[in-house]
Amino acid sequence: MSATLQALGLDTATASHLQSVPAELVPGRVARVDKGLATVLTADGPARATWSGALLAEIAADPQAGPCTGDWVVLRYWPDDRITLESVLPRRTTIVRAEVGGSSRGQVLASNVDVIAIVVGLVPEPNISRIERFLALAWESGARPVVVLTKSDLVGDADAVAEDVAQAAPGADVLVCSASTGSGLVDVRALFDGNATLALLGSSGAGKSSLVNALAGVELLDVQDIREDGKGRHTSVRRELIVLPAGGVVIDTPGLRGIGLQESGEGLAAAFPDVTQLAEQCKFKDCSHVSEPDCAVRAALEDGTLSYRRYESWVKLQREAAFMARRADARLRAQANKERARATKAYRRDNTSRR
Ligand SMILES: Nc1nc2c(ncn2[C@@H]2O[C@H](COP(=O)(O)OP(=O)(O)O)[C@@H](O)[C@H]2O)c(=O)[nH]1
Ligand SMILES: [Mg+2]
Ligand SMILES: [Zn+2]
Repeated sequence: MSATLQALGLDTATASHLQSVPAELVPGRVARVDKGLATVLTADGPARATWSGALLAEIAADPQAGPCTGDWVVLRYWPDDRITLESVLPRRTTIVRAEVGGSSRGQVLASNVDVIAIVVGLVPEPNISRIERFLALAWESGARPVVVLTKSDLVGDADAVAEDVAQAAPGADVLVCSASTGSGLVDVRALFDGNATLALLGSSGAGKSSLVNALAGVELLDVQDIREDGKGRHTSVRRELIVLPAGGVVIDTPGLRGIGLQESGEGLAAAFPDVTQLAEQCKFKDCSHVSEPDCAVRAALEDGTLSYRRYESWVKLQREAAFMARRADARLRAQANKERARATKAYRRDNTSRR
């Protein structure tokens, strides 16, 4: 497989899928998608592709089949210079946003991500509940989450904060760095381990673009100017998938900002293994941890092994996941009703015509 595809983050599973692709099709990786048009990076440079008829039919049946940043795809070059995106190869991991207020089906924001870096500035003081929310989403994706605390040059006690954050992030590494001084960047670079793909998650102003620029060693992304009132100015993001000169791929999509939890709750359990384990020890399976006897969660709150802050964060996210699950159920029910109505109509039509 070509060295360029390796640089784009090619993994062995995708490489083997590509072996069975007809020779006239060109493989590539989606850098960004704008309304029916994808920018695809190939061994011969970037290409702009529209959807093939087959792909459009797939999307009609399942909107999540539509190409997203990070996808491995194959392109067809037509004699009249048109380029069509023929198909999307199987995704290893997906970051899905539950659409709040929109359709109940989640939107795939990015795919084939190995590591999700939750980027949090050390100034202002990190909001730990927000980090927990990001962690639940990250675990859900199948990618490995890490928390990257940046702007360490602005605080004196970065390591103490990192310890607090680590308490809220079981199973995830917590790194400390500064894009300004370069301190700690070695550890961030190690995340790419060859040509891994890393997605950045985090609030606006956290320091994501500055971090990418520091890793790249060049100004690839716009960094927010600070206005006189201290608020960041909104800057446009020109790129979404960035190939680092020293190896590794970074995905920084604006869509990753306003994220909601997906319905399964698996990510939540992975982000809160401590609370989940406690809840399993309660006497009653459906314990609400309020007034039941032999409640392991309340016991842990009382003896201080579980903090109230973390417990409340878990309760809140659980409520949210339960809401998403109910909404997904409602969607499935509505779909089943529609199918039943269609079948009934077809049955009546067939039986009337036979008479
Ligand atoms: N002192 C310091 N400032 C930083 C650092 N990283 C980012 N900033 C500043 O924080 C602001 C937001 O950074 P930016 O990279 O645009 O954040 P993004 O919205 O997450 O992409 C900008 O004013 C940066 O100059 C850092 O490591 N140290
Ligand atoms: Mg930015
Ligand atoms: Zn309980």
